Amino acid sequence: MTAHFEISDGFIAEQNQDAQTWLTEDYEHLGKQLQRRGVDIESLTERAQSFRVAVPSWGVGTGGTRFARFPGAGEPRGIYEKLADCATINKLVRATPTVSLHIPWDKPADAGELRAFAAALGLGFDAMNSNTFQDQPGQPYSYKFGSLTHPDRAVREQAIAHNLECIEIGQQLGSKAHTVWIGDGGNFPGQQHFRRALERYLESMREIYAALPADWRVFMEHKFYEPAFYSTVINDWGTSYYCATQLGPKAQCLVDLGHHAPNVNIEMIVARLLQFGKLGGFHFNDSKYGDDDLDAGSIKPFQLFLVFNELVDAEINGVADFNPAYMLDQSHNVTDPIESLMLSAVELQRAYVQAHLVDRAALAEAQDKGDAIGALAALKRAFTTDVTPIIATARARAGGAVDPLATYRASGYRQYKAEERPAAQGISAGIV
Ligand SMILES: [Mn+2]
Repeated sequence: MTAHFEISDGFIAEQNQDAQTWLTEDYEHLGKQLQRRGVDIESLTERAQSFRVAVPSWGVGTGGTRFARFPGAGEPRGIYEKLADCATINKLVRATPTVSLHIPWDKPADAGELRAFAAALGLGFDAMNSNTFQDQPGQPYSYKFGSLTHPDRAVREQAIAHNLECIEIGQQLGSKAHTVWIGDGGNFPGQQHFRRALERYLESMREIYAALPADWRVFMEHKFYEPAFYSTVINDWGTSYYCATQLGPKAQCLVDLGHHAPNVNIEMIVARLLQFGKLGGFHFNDSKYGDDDLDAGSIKPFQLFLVFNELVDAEINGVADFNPAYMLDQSHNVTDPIESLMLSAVELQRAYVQAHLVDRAALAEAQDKGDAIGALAALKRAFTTDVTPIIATARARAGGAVDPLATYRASGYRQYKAEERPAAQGISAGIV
């Protein structure tokens, strides 16, 4: 195959022409509404244009559950095709110019070449992701009973070496952060000595931390259960925070929205980590029951807004070292991954813009007066404002699509890819 189908700028412009009539009308109307509230719509559009979230390399392939995976036609068969899909997403939404790479699923044969290929597509690399939660062909030791916390030093050393390799590859790709999530834990009471396992984690992480370049950060991702169903070593934000403080300033906590017990107040965890200077970043997704990895904003959009409310509040108030990395981490089992990732990026952007709409003076006054309803009303007023015209305008001004989903579908991209990419065996899309 020599020619690969791409959605051209001309096609996007053509599609935008049809949508421009309603967009101009709606943008003007919303601008007038916001003006009455003392808000300048243009400044919000600028905010929307500044929003960025990284796409996970594993997210553009069809995901699955532990029961099955149902591959879609035309899905990418390797990292180069995955990057092509990531570039397509960014071309339409103009908010996802970076990719978070998973090693070894998407380990490049030549990192320099991959970096150049990505750059030609307008893409860069966000945080690296290691994998010591499954065994790779030919590796000497198994992670069945743990990796960075395994009782056997040889297994720990193998897991540490893998993380160091991820950092090395990341340096060649221009990444500036490394994310560590381990599945280590126990399935039965008594299986693991809780304190010793955590000591071993810190000992291993110190070696990984020591290998970080000066301008890098390491993110520790916690998750309260699965694959370990009784106890998990890095199970909650408190444990993650303790480890981050033990390791040093380059170690921070990563919040995956699906990695909490049901009904946990995630926005409050976000506020705590912000206050303690340890909020490294996010894996955005949504969930109904557990680590469902559903599309961001699909189940609990108000929670997503409340998370961004904390982030924007910290940004506006100049909280020290505010620099969270935003990444999507989802499993697209029944949707076209490109459609899911585009709409998820848009949902994050929506929550971000809505959070900027919160009247913070009114909110603070209500808080000081003990006016619970007034405080809630200030938040709801922002959350119930339809900011679609703002986000659509932001995209269009950056050369993206007014309606990314409609434009994507009209382009026939997936059908072209189905022909270009006959199905291959063993696609490494995540069942994670
Ligand atoms: Mn995650």
